[in-house]
Amino acid sequence: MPTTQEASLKLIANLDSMRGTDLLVCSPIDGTELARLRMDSAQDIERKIADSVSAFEVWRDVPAPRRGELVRLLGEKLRAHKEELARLVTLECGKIIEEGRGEVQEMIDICDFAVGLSRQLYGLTIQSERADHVMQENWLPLGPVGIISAFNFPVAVWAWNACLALVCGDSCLWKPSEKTPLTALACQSLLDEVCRDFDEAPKGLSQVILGGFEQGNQLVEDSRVPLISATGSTRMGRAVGPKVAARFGRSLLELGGNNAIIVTESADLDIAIPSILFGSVGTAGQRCTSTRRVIVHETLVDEVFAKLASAFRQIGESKVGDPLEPTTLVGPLIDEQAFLGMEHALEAIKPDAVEIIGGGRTLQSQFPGGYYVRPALVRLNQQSKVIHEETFAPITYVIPYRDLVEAMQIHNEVPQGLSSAIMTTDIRDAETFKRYSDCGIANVNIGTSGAEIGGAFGGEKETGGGRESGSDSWKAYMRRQTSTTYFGRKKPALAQGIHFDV
Ligand code: UN1
Repeated sequence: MPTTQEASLKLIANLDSMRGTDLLVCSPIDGTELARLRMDSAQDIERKIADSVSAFEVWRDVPAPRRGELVRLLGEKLRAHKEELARLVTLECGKIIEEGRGEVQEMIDICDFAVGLSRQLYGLTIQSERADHVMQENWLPLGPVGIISAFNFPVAVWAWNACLALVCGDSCLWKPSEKTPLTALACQSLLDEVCRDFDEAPKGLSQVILGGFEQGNQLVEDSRVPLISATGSTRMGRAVGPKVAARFGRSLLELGGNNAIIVTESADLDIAIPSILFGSVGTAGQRCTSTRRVIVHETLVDEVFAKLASAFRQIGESKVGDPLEPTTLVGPLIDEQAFLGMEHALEAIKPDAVEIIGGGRTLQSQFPGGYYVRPALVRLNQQSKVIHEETFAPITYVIPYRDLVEAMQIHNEVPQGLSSAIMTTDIRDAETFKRYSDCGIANVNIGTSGAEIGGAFGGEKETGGGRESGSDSWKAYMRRQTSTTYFGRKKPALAQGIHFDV
């Protein structure tokens, strides 16, 4: 581990200048200290926001394809340092190295997407009702964008936001989770290197703010930051949303999920089971897209539960462990609090549970400072209120249903609306599901997690309504302007045929 740690921390060019006492960063792998950092003071943040405003004023006038070139170079940097950054992701947030690499790949993918986008920030021409008038819709840079990210995707979610914001002509201020500041500093160093050789990039184009709630709150409340893009719990979103709205700012919220997979009578279980497994136990159940609920047709529920139970047992016995080991499938939870949350959820469901497989802490003697758990599979006869809440841990509830109407009702009953999936070979069931799923993501024969960057990512209801990453999500990072031009020589006509003759 020391070699990995050293090589990965080398990515942070000026780490020594950021050392301090108030932010202790530990690896969830074994609890060892990775660094002690200094949190930003209110004055530091004030200065960073002012610098961000100045940077925006320069960057907005750089042609968008040139802005894209900067992002292209960032993508090249990420390709060159993929392995070290992936290892740092694993060290700091505990996801298995294969997923750490996947996360950096997701950054590279969004860089490529944003480069293409930098030549396609298309507006509209609109037909005017008046002669010799031209109507347009123009998209203009917005301003400094505040990015608040969570520990579980410590780098990819920043890249979704920053790459789009940068090609859109915005500057960025990033407040990463206080649990994963090192990966943020590493990304910042890589971007700094690219900016250093890029004449048009102003100082302060992208900056990191280190700290917790207080530091994030200062960003949220500052009206010089027109967009706050925040990823995290619904509780966090409930605090952020109204504060940004109160100052007429724009927020892009990507909050909790409570994602389900429906397994119909016609499902191909060779496709369904692996998808459920990855969605449930992948990233130790710490994705906002993780599969929490499996809603199975009553004729298949015994078979599906038995197959999942056997896989969960096997994973719990031999596949939980050091996330840097290539054979490990489930790394540690982020911290003790996450472990206690899992214990609490399993305790709360006990009275309703028909059967519980797995659960509980493991590998305590090998890693006394790490919180490793056996993934838990819980069989229920019906959905209970207890599972309306998201628990950020590998717990999967299996619930039977009789017909698709009932399945959809169970599916949509929870307050969150991020990701959903149906496993079926019946096109009618698939299309019905897509029409009635109340989530932002609705997949067929694909699990709930692991979305590609090309689609808009986000969800409805308590998930917050935001859309990030692909499709036309870039529009959140720009302001829309409607412009009407009259190029005639006669007295100008008024819209709606109004006469106003003096
Ligand atoms: C998150 O958990 O916040 O779709 C993001 C997925 C990943 C992103 C997850 N591409 O699972």
